[in-house]
Formats: sequence, C-alpha cells, structure tokens
Amino acid sequence: MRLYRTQQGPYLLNENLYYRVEGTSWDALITREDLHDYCRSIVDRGDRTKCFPSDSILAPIESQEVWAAGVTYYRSRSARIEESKDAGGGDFYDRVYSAIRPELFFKATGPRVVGPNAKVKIRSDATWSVPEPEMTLLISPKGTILGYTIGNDMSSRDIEGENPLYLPQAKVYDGSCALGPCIFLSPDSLPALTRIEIQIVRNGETAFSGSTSLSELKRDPKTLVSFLFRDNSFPHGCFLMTGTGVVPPDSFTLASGDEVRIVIEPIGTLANVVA
Ligand code: DO4
Ligand code: MG
Repeated sequence: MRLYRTQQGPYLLNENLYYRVEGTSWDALITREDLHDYCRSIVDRGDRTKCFPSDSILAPIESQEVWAAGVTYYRSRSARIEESKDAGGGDFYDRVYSAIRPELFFKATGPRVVGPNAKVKIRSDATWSVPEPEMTLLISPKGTILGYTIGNDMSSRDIEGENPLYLPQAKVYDGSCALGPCIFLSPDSLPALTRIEIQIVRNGETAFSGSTSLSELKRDPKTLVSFLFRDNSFPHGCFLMTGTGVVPPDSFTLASGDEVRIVIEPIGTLANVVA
C-alpha cells in the first residue's frame, strides 16, 4: 500500500486502485501506531475513488522533523575521506563507519522539505554540490518504523570537506531536502535486495547514474532509530534518512536545471529539478 499526501487530502493506492482517507489531518494520520492496519481497513472497505491529479502530490510531511544518518555505506565513508583530506580529514569517517554509535544529524523541518517535482537547491556559496539518494524511514512517536519513503539529502561537498564542523551548513539550507512521492506502508522491513537508483539528467542526457542496494547499508534501520530516540522525543513522529551509498565521481557537481530522479521500488520515483 502506498499513502500519498495531496492537495485534496490523503489517498491510498493499492493494486492500482485509489481510496480516499477521510476526516483526518496528515499529522494525526501518520502518527497512528496502527497506521498500516488502519489503512488496510480503508482498502478492505472497498470505497474506491478516482486517481488524484499527479501534480497535486505534496511532500509526505507536516510537523515532523527530518533527521539523517551518515557514513552508513562504504562508498560514503570513502568519498568523505577523500573530500576532507586537505583539511586533515584523517580517520574520523572511517572511525564513525566502524563505531557502535552512528552519525545522526538534524536535516530539516516540514516546511523546509520539498515534494515531488518541486525544486531542490544548491547553496549559492558552494562550488561542489551533489544529491544523496536515501531510503527514508517514517517513525511513530513511540519509535516504530511505520513506512518508507525516498529522500534526497542535497549536500555541499566543498563546505563539508573544508571542515567537518561545517556539516550543518553543508546539509541544512532552503531546498536541501526532498521527500516523496509517498509512504510505502509495510509492517515488514524492505528486502536487502531493494535497489536505490539515481539518474541525473542534464540537457536531455544522463550526466550521472548509479545504484546501490540495501544489502550495502551497514546499519540495521531499527538500531539507527534506537539511537535517534535515545533521550530525544518526537511527539509528531519523524523521518530518518538512512544515508547514501551512491556518490558521483569527484569531478561531478550539480548545476541549475539538472533533473534528479531517484527510484526505489516499491516506493516509486522522486524527481526534482535543481533551481
Ligand atoms: O558525514 C557526513 C554526512 C554523511 C551523509 O550524509 C551520508 O553518508 O549520507
Ligand atoms: Mg546523506
């Protein structure tokens, strides 16, 4: 089942059929501990409706915070060691890759997040910018993983590489976070073979493409959640991006007009153009 937030309200999509979710705010809906079963009961009732207009899809977030995990794939560890070497980056990325405590950082508030087909941004003071395609968890206020969406953790590699203490500036700015197109509701974990694919289209041609799979994710999502919820409460639930396993070559930087397309089946495609 896929749950969409649209300008017309929440909709469910199940086996090519659409169902409206009536009489609830998005916040009240996605913080339900029984979200999967509740949505299943709407589908089982069988009151089908017409499809919503595809340009009415919104980012699947309202009052939640977005957090992100870092250096959870070997590729991310290696890219970070390389980008920070002039700044004495040394071994701290390697250490965090192997440490018991993961890297977790604050990424965005709901109003800062853009949805499908909206514009993502690169910082005006950055010279080296990349998208980061990340499987993203929807987590209930009690810390239960309720569903999955696609995240783009837009990042300024030159700023982060100059000094790791600049990480919040490299990661948190207007248009730096995209989520969507929906929440894939599942009581089960996504299979390890789930692929995360990215394509960057420039002037109608592929400027970069790459992929990884969840089998490369070093951390168990439940362990990431347990660290995030240590001494931290989320009354509206939250989203957690689980890190990137695809980093373009060092010669690549995003440009205005590039289209970033991230595909994770069974969630769908998150497409955004760079402003
Ligand atoms: O350590 C810096 C950020 C890492 C990150 O965003 C990632 O690995 O996805
Ligand atoms: Mg990231």
